[in-house]
Amino acid sequence: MFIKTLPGYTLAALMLALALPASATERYELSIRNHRFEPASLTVPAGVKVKLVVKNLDNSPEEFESYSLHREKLIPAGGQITVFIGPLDPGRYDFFGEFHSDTAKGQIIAK
Ligand SMILES: [Cu+2]
Repeated sequence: MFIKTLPGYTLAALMLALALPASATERYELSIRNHRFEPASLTVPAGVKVKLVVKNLDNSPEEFESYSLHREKLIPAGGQITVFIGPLDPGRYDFFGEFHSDTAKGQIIAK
């Protein structure tokens, strides 16, 4: 019913807007091995949305956490998660593994 009331060009613009974010998102990957992030420092472009895949190669769960990125997500042992971040202002964004915060530390640099 909502769709029927939309003129054709509005519908086309809406479909384009829905299709764009996925194709415009850049994908980056982090691994956790021996309770450390690899790489510990990841550089991403500022001003765009970024898809971050975090793979936990350890046989214990970890939690990806970042105060500056406002993200907190559990990663099962041997599992992976996807978090979308940004668009970020240029700068440094620290993250850590909450269950092994003494060793699992890293940063995202947005340039
Ligand atoms: Cu937490």
